[in-house]
Amino acid sequence: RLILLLLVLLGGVGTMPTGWAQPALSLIPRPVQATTTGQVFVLSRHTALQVGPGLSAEPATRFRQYVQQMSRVEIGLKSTKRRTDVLVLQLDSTAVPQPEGYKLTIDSRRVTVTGHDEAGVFYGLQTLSQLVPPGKADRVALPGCTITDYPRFAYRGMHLDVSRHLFPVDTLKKWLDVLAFYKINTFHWHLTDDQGWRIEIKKYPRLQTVAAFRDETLIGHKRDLPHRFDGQRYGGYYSQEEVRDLVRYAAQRHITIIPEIELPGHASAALTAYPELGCTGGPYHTATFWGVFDDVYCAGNEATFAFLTDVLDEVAALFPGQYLHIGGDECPKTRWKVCPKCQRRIQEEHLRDERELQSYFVRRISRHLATLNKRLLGWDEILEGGLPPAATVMSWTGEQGGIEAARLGHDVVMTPEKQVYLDYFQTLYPTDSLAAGGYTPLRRLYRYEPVPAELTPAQARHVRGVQANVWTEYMPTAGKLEYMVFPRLLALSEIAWSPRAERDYPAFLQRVRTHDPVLRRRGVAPSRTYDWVND
Ligand code: TNX
Repeated sequence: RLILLLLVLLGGVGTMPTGWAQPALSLIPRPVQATTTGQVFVLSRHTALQVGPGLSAEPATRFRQYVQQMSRVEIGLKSTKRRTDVLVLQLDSTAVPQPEGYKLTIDSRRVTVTGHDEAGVFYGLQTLSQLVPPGKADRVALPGCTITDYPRFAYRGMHLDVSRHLFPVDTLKKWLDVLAFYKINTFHWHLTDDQGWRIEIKKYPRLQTVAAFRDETLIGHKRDLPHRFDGQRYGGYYSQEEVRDLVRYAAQRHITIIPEIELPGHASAALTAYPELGCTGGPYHTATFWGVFDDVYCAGNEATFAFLTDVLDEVAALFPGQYLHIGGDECPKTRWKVCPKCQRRIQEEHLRDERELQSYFVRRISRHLATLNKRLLGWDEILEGGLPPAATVMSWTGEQGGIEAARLGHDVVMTPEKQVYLDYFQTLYPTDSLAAGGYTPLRRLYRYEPVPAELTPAQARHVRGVQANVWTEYMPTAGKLEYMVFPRLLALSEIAWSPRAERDYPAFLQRVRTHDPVLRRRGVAPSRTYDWVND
């Protein structure tokens, strides 16, 4: 008996050595409501994790791994006599009425995460994870608190272009882990573009053997970039098996992956593999430099639609989410203007001009998506010449496209380049690493308000959320990608999740600093450009 008692005391269950200050809450995104109580819960091997009915044990197991990775503490999975301190996960949709919402309470003996749904429990665990400081300890002190939290927007997105540069599946998995940590729930995967086709399509093998690789005959072109002068074969693609694996991995983290298949423009890679899909018949070249290219899918050619519907069939089968993104941006009409087939199509369909031909193109694709039970998502240029019904618009050239679409009663996702492009410079230093031409420092992202003031409340409800985009022209490595994306992603997280009224940049920046070592422990190297003086 005495020995048992001693063991319990030595185990330090529920008590903290005096002098341990209560750690502060340094959460990103900032929760809707949080109060600290002054109590402390000690997370140790004596803590027992209890998973309530209706919940899978997997998130709990992953939380346990996370704690181990951050500290050294191995929390227990079962209650025992010695494990009287518990961490309880439970579902209760009435206690937290908002989807994806949760309540987190921490007192000296008990941590409770109550989720509206599984996503809510998951997000409660992400918040709890953020309370675990990086270090090496046998015990971790969690601050006593009561948190009520739920998202402002249902769509909280992050985009990544894997055409201009390609990243290994493991890098993408690490990336998804971090997105989830910041409560981002959508990953927009830009899979095709002029510089490479990155998804396996079984029916069209030349997409793998030809379109997936840059055309070496172009290397040395005057607009090519220095790092591409190495004359090496650059390219690759994700197999359908890898895609399925990634989709599953994302789903476990409550992230939906939206694939993007670009049309009618940004199609050089596909045309190189299948030149009969272009207006001139080629030859075409998978690009080795950046920009907008005149050769696009021929809108007068039935083969184009047969190809694209086949491709979309395979893609739709791989991604369970409701949306397919069909691009639609930056499609020059140069070829269509002089292509006899396109001109004939314009006449036959009683269209006015090439802009309406683009609209016809997108409408045909949208009808096909409807047969697959998918919703169409496209860049704001799909407004040109008339939007197909039920299309959702991603407003990137500014906010105007989003405003217009919302007024027409369409859903929109706001991604205006001047505010949320993560390929743009984050500093004005001439010595900063090369980036695309714009300037979106951390504070500009943080101050971006996704709901345009011009909208009425009813129109504003069409703003489903906000997304940041990462185009990888100037990001040949995962390291460069991380430098550009972090910590700006943390600002996106907060504008997508937290209540608008709570924005406070200096306070946010303080929290960002505390997240720097956390990210580094996770193998992500954020930039610290926010500390560069006079920028
Ligand atoms: C415009 S944003 C593009 C991309 C480029 C990006 C560079 C969008 C829909 N299209 O093709 O990579 O600018 O910032």
